[in-house]
Amino acid sequence: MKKIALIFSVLTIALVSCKKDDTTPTTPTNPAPTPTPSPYVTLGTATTTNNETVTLYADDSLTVGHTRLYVKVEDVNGDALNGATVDFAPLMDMGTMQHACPIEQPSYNSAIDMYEGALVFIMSSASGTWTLDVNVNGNPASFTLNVNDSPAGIKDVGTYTGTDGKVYIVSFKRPNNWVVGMNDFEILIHEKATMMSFPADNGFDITFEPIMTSMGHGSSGNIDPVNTANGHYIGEVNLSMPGDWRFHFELIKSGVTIVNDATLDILF
Ligand SMILES: [Cu+2]
Repeated sequence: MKKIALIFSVLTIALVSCKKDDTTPTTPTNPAPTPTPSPYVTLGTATTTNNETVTLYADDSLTVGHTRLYVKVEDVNGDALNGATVDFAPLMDMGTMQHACPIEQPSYNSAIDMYEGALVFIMSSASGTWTLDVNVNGNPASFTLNVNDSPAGIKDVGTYTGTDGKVYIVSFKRPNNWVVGMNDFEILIHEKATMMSFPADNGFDITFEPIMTSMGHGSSGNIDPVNTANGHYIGEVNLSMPGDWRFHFELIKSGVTIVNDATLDILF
C-alpha cells in the first residue's frame, strides 16, 4: 500500500507540475483500477492430438462476413504457447457438397497473448454445418461453429461472377463503428478459385459510390478504396446522415469492368 501511495503522490506531483495553468489540480479520488470485462466471446475449447488445449474466441457471436478469430493455446501444464504454428482449416458441409471460405491465417499477437486471424464466412449455418480445424504445429483441434445470417438491412459479404468468368467474394473488414461524417473503411476481395481455395486478389482498381437507399441520395468527398495488401482495399466514405446506406463498387482490372456493381449494405 505504501508503494501505491507513493506512486500516486508522485503522479499527483507530476500532474500538478505539468499543468501549471490549472488552478485546482484534481487528485484521483478512485485510484483502484476497474477490472475490464473480457472483450471476447468464447466459441469453444478443444484439445489437439498432441494434448494442447485450444480456446477459440471472437469479437461477438458469429454472422456471415469477415470475422476476426483469436486462439489461445496451452500445453499440458496449462502454460500458454506463443511460438507454435497455428493455422485455420474451415469447412462447410452442405450434404451434397463441401466448401471452405477465404482465410487470413493467424499470427501471434503479443499485445493480447493470442494468435489472431480471420475467416470470411460466405454462408450461414442455415445452409449446412461449419467446422473449423485449428491446427497447432499441424495437430488439429476441431470446432463446430454457429454462423448466423446478418441482421435485416445489413450485408457484410457478397459473391459476384465477373465478366472474366471468375467468382469473387467482396466483404467489409469488421468490426465497423459507423458514425455520421467521414469514416475509414476497408473491403476485402477474394477469388473463389476452387471450392477449397480462395486466394486474396490485389489486382483491382475500384470506383465506389454510397447511396442512402431509403432517400435516394449520395454524398460527397468519398475516396475510392485502394489496394494495400492481402486483398485489402482502404477507402473513405462520407455518411452524411444515419440510416441505410448501400456501398456500390465497380471492380476494374486493366481498364476492363469485371464486376459492374458489387454492393454491401450498412445500417446505423
Ligand atoms: Cu455452404
